[in-house]
Amino acid sequence: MFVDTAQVTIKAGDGGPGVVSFRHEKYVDRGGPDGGDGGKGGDVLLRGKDNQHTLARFRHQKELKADSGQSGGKRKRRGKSASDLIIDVPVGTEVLDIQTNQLVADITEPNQIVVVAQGGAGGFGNAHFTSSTRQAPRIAEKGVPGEERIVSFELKMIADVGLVGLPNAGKSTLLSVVSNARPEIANYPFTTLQPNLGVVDIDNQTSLLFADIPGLIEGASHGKGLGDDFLRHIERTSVLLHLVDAYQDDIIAAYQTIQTELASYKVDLTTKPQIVAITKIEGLDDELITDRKASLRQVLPKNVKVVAISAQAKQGISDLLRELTLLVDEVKAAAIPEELVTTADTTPVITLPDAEDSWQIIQKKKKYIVTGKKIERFAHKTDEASEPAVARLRDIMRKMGIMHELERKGIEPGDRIDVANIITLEY
Ligand SMILES: Nc1nc2c(ncn2[C@@H]2O[C@H](COP(=O)(O)OP(=O)(O)OP(=O)(O)O)[C@@H](O)[C@H]2O)c(=O)[nH]1
Ligand SMILES: [Mg+2]
Repeated sequence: MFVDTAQVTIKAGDGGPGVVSFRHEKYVDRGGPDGGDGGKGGDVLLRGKDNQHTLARFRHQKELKADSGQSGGKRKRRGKSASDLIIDVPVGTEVLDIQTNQLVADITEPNQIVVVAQGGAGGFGNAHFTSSTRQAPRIAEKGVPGEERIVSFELKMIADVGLVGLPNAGKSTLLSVVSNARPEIANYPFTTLQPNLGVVDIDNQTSLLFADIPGLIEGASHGKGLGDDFLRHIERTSVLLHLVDAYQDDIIAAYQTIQTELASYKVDLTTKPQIVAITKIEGLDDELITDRKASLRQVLPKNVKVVAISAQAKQGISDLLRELTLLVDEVKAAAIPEELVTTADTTPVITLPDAEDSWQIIQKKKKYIVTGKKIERFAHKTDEASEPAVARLRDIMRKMGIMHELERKGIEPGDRIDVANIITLEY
């Protein structure tokens, strides 16, 4: 079965904790602090692969988790950082954060690598905390947790050629004749329920990827038949191959029905370069075929080619493949990188990143909730059970001006300061 969506949990590795340790040397009474830092947690990365065409494996592999960094050691030994987790996904995979609905990654090239969750930094060991006033610090940081998110993968097959047409037009039969694919074929509508992909070898160097999708009927854009949702698989193909059964009573109406549905899809697919193939012609005489072609030409834009084929008798196939190769090459050569395309209604939206140091306070009676990127990072690093660590967090809050603002808001001894649900302190 062709699987084209999957939901997975992505978890980068946590940073390893720093440690509290003091030198023990034979002739030194009180050795200085020598606790090492924790190692960094592993990132989770996705890498594009062009020989993969399915997300099927993510039905079993629902969690992608990188290892955590190791804790620091004595003698300033730094904990080992965890290695990154690299996951291969098919080219054409889009990654959406389920909670924010934001695009996290769009894998469009082979070997393109995108970090989808960042490993946490390791905590500092106590060797970091010596100062003139603090000679024997008993303080070490915890590691920062690795990023975690639930994402959906959506594979948009980036085929070169998308096959469209009414049910029974002969789409799957053509695919089975020109490619390595073995789709189901039958003499009834809606044989194809899932998209099929096939690689069509043109010559030693060239191949075209074909996508065969279920047939469309009138009203598909309103959900009739199998609907038009699967058109997303051909949204990005270079060209469309529109198949029309030669035995249709009204060949023009058959053609136009499909065009109407392609136009009603969420992006107008009729703007995509197209070739029209009249199918099943092996039993027809030349005159009739010419006649069929001529009637279609009346409604086709000048630059749209019409060919006549029989997949069964393998007639007209090499002509068709030649025309398709030429057109695909042309489209690919003309393709402008997406970032250069701007239209009047795509006003760029610029989102300013959260200022690193900024913070907010929300007061709920005797409780003050403090949030902010930097302060939250420090909160994560603070071991609640360690008095010096908590004292340091208070110190940082003072330096960042948070304490001052709490006092201005009227905080009283005994009130609670909750840093983003990570740690709670008493004022
Ligand atoms: N005579 C003849 N019949 C053909 C030819 N190509 C396909 N057919 C027949 O047409 C019928 C439909 O073929 P399919 O390839 O399943 O059609 P489809 O367009 O994929 O149909 P859906 O998947 O239902 O949308 C089958 O019975 C095929 O054997 C051909 O070149 N000549
Ligand atoms: Mg089919």
